[in-house]
Amino acid sequence: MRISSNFDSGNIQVIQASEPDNIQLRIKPDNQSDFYQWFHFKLESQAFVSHRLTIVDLKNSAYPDGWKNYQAVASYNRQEWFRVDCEFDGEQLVIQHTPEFEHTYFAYFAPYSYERHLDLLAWAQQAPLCQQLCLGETIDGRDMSLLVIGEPEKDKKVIWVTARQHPGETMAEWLVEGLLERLLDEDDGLARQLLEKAVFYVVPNMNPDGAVRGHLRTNAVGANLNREWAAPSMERSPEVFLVKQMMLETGVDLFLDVHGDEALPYNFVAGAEGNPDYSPRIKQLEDHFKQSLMLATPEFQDTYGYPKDAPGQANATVATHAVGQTFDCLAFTLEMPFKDNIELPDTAYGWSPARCKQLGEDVLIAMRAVADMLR
Ligand code: GEM
Ligand code: ZN
Repeated sequence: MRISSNFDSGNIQVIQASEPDNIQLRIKPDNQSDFYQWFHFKLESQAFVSHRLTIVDLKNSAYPDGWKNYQAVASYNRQEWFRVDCEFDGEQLVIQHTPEFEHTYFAYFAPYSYERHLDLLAWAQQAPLCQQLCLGETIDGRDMSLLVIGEPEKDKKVIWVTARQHPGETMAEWLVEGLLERLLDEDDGLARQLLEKAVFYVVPNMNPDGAVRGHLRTNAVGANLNREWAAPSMERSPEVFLVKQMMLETGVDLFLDVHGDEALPYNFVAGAEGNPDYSPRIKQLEDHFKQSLMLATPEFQDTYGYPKDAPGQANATVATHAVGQTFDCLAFTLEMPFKDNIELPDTAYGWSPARCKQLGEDVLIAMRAVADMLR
């Protein structure tokens, strides 16, 4: 029997793996950081034998509540990621599984590989209306890639979408894949009308280094990018520095920063109500966007989410707050669950890449609903 993780986004530490019914594992923290929660590893063992895999020390993980009623995902073919039986006792997560094949992958959520990321960029740039730009390099020397969709024109609105500031939140890049597939579909009337009204700037992966390294939350040097927007630097957070620099060139009328949430079993958004210059205009835009998205899909709701920030109390280092304040624009953090949408549960797959992609398509409906109101 053998446990391995030396691959794209792999993360596990083996404590012991000699008996199928007593495999002991630990998650490695993000580099130069205390955050840990993302895991991704392969079990090589006998098929049709019951295995008990225990991930220990989760009391001090980034989001301990994320393990309550959580089910890990597993895959034999690295395409289909199904949920497996798990129990959490407050300290340890026990995965109980009888593999059907000798090699089984386990992960915190369906991985989105760096190769798939490069394939997405390469596929998108072939669309007539899409241009791929490299804004600069990350700390590990990877491209900070931006997709520009539509022809920038004076009267067009400017819509920015960023995803995976937190690299373990792979659902964010799955959503962007679905959003791009619809936006670049030349036979889709909504996409065509939206691109007459707006130009899109899309960053499918804000944190490629953290993604490959198997991090939950930080970049290569331990920076939580969603706390770097007040004063980014090329030394610590080039990913944010380069994107913010480009935003200052293009302006922003609508900003969507896509994330995943470890504990809340819902899709929801967090706005900029705590910003110093938050206004009735922005609130009206927020409400219209949310109402439109709730009409577009029952997967989205506005009852459960993060506590509202008190007036003037927004954390200015957070992307949504910094961009909303700087550009006086509609700005949302969009959250999807690592677990499932408890209002529409899928016992086999939970929240999944397919549902992420569908939500990415549905988000365009809400964007169209507010496009003419953005300024
Ligand atoms: C969250 S967003 C920050 C909190 N925002 C509000 N409005 N309470 C983060 O960065 O901690 C997003 C995430 O991590 O998924
Ligand atoms: Zn996040």
